[in-house]
Amino acid sequence: MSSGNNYPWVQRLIIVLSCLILSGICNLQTLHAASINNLNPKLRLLSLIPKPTSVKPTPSVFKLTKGMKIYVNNNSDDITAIGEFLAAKLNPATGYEIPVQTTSNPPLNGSIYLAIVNEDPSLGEEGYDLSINKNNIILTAFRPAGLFRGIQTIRQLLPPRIECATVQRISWDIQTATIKDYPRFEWRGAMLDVARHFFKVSDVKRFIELMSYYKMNRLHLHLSDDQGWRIMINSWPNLAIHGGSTAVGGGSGGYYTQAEYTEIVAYAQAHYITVIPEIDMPGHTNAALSSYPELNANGVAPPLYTGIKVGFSSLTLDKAITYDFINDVIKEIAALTPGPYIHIGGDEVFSPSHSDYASFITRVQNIVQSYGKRMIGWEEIARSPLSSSSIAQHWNNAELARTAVKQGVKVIMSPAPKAYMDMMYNYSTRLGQTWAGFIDVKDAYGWDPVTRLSGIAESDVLGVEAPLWTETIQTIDDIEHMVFPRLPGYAEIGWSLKDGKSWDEYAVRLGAHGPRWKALDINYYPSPQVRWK
Ligand code: TNX
Repeated sequence: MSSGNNYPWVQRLIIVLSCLILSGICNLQTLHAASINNLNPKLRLLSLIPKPTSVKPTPSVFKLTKGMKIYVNNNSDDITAIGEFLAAKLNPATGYEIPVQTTSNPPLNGSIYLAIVNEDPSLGEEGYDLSINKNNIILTAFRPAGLFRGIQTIRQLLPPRIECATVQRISWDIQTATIKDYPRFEWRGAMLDVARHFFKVSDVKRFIELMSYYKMNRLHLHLSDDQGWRIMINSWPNLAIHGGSTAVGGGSGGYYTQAEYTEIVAYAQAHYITVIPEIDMPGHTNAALSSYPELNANGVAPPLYTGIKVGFSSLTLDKAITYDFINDVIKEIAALTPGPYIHIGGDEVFSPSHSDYASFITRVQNIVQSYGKRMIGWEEIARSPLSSSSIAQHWNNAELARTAVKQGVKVIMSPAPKAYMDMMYNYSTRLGQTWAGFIDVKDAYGWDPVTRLSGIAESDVLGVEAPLWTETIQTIDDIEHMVFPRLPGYAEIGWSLKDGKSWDEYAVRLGAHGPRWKALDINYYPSPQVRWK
C-alpha cells in the first residue's frame, strides 16, 4: 500500500482520538463502556471508604429510576439544601431532574427519604442510619451533618459512573442493606498550604469537594508563611498587596480578598467542613516583615523571599507594635471565621529564648481568646503554659506533644513520617520532599493516632489531620497527585473503628475507588502497591 493511501486514514484516526480525549473520560465511556469498571453492587457495598461502623447486606437491589424524588422530613433550609446537594450529584449522570420535596408521610416507592430524628442522639453530630430496601432508601440522622455524611455513602454505593458529568446509559442499582455509621474521632482534617504557592478559590473548592467525599470535616488553611501572605487584612493592607505578591520560585503569588475567603468558608460549610485559618507566628513571617518595616527590630524591611528554607524569620517579640499587629490580624480573621478555632502556627522559630517564646504564646493565646476563639498551634506551643481549651498539633516531636497532653491540652495527630502528604511516595515519584521519608499508600494507612505516641490516651486525641505543604506543588493537578490515593486512608483512620483493620483488606477496597476517581477526573497516583480495578 502506498503512503498516499495511508495518510487520510491515519489523519482521520488522529482526529477521532483527539475528539474522544477532548470530550472527556466519561464521554469516552459511552463508547467504551467497559473502561470505567462499575463493579457489582455487593462489591461496592463492601468497598466503602471510610469503612462504616456496621454494614448488613440483604439480598436485593434498589434502583434509581426516572421520576424518582428526594423527600425530606423537615423544611428547614439546611435539610432541603442537603437534598438539593444529593440531587445535584445524581442529576448529571442519570439525566434525571430529581425534585426535592418535604413530606411527613412515610417515603414512597422509588424515592430517597432524608430525615432528622431529634429523639436519637446516639448517632451523635455526624452519625447516620441508612436503610436501603428494594423500594426506597431511608437515611436518618440526629443532625444535618449526619445526613450529609450519609449522602457520601449513597454516592459510593452507586456505580462509579454516577460521578460522570454527562448522561450515562446504565442501570443505577444499589445493594440493599442496613448501615449504622458514626466517626471514631471528631477531627478528620486536611491542611492546604496556600502560602508557599497560592491556589485560587476554585482549586480550594475542588479540594473541599474531594475531602468531603471521604467524610472529612476540617480544612486547615495555612494562610501565611515566609513566601507569602494570602489574605487581605484591611487594617494592614500591605500584607496581602506586597507580602502576597510572590511565591516559592518567584511566581506572582496572590491573595484572597475577604469576600473570597468568606466564599471558601461558606463552600466548606455547605460540605459540613469547618475552616481553620492559620497565621503562622512568630516564625515563618518574612512576608509580613517585608511588608511593614516597623515590625522589624532594626526598622528595615527584608526583601521578599522565594526559597524554601525554614526557621530564619521572627516577629520582634519585645516591640509593642508586634502585638497591635497580631491583635488586628486576629480580630479581622476571627470576624470572618464562623468556626471556633484560630491556628497561630508557633513552629520552627529558632531565634527567641524559650522564656520569650513562652510569654509570646501566652499573649497570643489571650488575644485569640479575647475574640471568642480557641487557639491551635503546632506542638512547639507546649513550651508555654497553655489553657486546656487550646489545642496542640503533633508533627515532629513526641516529647512536646506529651508536654501538651500533661497540660490537659488535646492533640491533633499529624506525624510527619506518616501524615505529610507533601512527602514523595517513593524514589520514582516526581513531586514532594523526602525529609520525613517516603510515604507510600501503605505507610500512609498503617498507623494509629492513639498508639503512635506512648503516654497518651484515646481521650487526649482529638483526631487526625494530613497536611499538604506546597513548596513543590504548583497546580491543582499536583495537589490531586499528592492527595490521592493517600487522603482516603487518613479519612478512614479518623472515622473507622480500628478493630480488624488490615492493609490487605483496605487495599482491595481502595483499588475499587480507582474507577470513581477516573469518573471524577482526579489526577491520582496509581501506586503499584494497589491493584486498581
Ligand atoms: C515542616 S510542619 C514545616 C513546614 C514545611 C514542611 C515541609 C511544620 C510545622 N513546619 O514549614 O513546609 O515541614 O514538609
